[in-house]
Amino acid sequence: MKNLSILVFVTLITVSCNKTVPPPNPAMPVPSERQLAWHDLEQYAFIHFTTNTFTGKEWGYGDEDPDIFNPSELNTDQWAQTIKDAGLKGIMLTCKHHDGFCLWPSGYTEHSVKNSKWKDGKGDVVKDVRESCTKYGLKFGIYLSPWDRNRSDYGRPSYVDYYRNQLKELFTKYGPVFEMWFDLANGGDGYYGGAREKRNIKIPEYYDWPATIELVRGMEPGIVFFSDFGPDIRWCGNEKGYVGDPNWSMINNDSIYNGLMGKNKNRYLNHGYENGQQWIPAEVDVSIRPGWFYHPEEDSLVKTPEQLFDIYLNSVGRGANLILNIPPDQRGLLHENDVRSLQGWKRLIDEAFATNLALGSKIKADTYRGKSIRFAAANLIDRDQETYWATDDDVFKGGIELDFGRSRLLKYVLLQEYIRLGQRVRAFNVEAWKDNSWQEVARATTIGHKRIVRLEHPVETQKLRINIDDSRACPVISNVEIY
Ligand code: FUL
Repeated sequence: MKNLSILVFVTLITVSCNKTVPPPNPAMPVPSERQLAWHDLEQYAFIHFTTNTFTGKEWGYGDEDPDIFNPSELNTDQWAQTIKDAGLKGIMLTCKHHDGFCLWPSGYTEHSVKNSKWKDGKGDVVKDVRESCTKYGLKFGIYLSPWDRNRSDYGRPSYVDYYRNQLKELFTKYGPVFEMWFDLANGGDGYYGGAREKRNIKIPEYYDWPATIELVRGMEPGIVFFSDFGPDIRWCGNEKGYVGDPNWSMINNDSIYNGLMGKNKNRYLNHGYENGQQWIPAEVDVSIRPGWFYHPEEDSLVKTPEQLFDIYLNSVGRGANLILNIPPDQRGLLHENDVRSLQGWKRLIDEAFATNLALGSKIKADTYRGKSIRFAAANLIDRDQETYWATDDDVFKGGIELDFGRSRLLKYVLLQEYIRLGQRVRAFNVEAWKDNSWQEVARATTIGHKRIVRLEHPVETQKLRINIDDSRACPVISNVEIY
């Protein structure tokens, strides 16, 4: 009898240990593999460079003489080195801006570097940037403006063929390419081969984007496309350097595409939409200077390291990616002031996020999925992005507690959702153990790929709680860092 009860007991233990608790179902929509790879990049550089750099314009009219493009000391290694040192992961180059001037010797137009004074027409900026990216381990991205104020046939079907031929040229000669920018800006007027008139086209019918996207994906399957409304990455609705709070990585892109959003469009893009049917995360595009192109009179207006740090918190720190524009000057170099600001910014980031106090802490959660260690709080500090803390399906709230062993000064709380299973959290707060009670020190909304909360006042405490207050589905969090 005794033996039998031991056997039953052992069997019960074995069965309960082996009981596999299933992972949460995805909360749709979820990102594609190429979007996940994009999320991990977090930040990269934008380079605006063309005849505008020499004329002082922001939007060239299209009648510029190619000869004026003549950088005296162009050095794309200096760009790449500076960008790499700043912690940026790639370069998006304006291969052609709205003025139509091509930074590579395209076989389809005379309006390019091949007819400029620079290197007697033998130069190729796209090739140089591509090679510097490879040398410094940076990703390379292509901006090819659809609006072309130089082309005589802009507005007619043959221009769309021209645009696609140039894409073929770029993608076969200068790949691999991680992201492509479709900039939908269009002011109507232009040189247009001498016509000097206003040409309004019907966006999106004129460009027939689905066919163009298919063409490019055929050449570069892993690429993500940016435009105001996707298909892969959306605009954040402003050029000031912040995404909204909350920031959902989802939208309904048909409502924007069809113009249904009207004047609410920018706000919609800034926040995303909790009930959006497509995963289309935001990219925050902002320039280190007032303009997108270099203008000497803006040398004293370069954003400070502190301003860049705020931009970082309001973009990457809110689950978006940051594309920071650093325009080369007329020498073809990133200006000393810009380089200094970038170095200062990198120092601020390195200092703020130097020691992750969560790593040495004792961590526990007041609830976890099926009481299975597979979903326990320890996964939040195991440096493995593929493991996570999750609750049972019907539990939409939950607290995590960290004990640092002794009192520490805390300034930042960093959280990451396991977005492979969708974006879930709507609201959370942070409490510190002070004077024998829990006291709220911060309150925030969404998390997504990454959320960095700067505590309004740095707090001295031994214990911290993060309470998920509200979620679309059971919370699934992969990482917690405390600084
Ligand atoms: C806008 C353009 O019109 C600006 O010139 C710049 O390139 C910016 C990034 O996108 O739509």
